[in-house]
Amino acid sequence: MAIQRTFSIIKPDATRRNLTGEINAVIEKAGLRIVAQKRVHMTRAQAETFYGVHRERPFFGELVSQMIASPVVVQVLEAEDAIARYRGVMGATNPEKADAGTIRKLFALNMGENSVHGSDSEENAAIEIAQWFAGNEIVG
Ligand code: 3AN
Repeated sequence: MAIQRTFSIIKPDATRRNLTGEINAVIEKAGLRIVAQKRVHMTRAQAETFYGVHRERPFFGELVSQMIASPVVVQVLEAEDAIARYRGVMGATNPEKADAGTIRKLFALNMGENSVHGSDSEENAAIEIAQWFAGNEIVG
């Protein structure tokens, strides 16, 4: 597997509880390198664009409201097989079903407020990274 990049968000439920450092420690221990990172407060328009694929889902309005309620930390993570590796580190969407030691098992509150986002494909990783970072902000 080649070196890959994935896009990550430390979500409002986590930044509000001051968990950025603890989550970054789990990320780094899993062998993922944080090659770009910034704290932003998403606008409604940015959150709706970001979660556009979920626009028709019943939880869309709540998801957008949660994403803009407090600042987030957006990141680019780099590793061999980074997309699958980070999905593994995050754990299942529902924290009750997440494996021990995963970020969501450790920190998530519920299905919506589940502490982190990670890209689910190479195509989406490229789109998501481009929404938040200029090329010269990513330093591998
Ligand atoms: P994941 O983040 O695990 O890839 P997705 O892409 O299915 O999960 O969903 C995106 C986000 O939408 C989740 N991280 C979660 O915050 C929210 N979400 C997904 N399913 C539900 C649900 N049934 N109820 C409330 N929020 C949900």
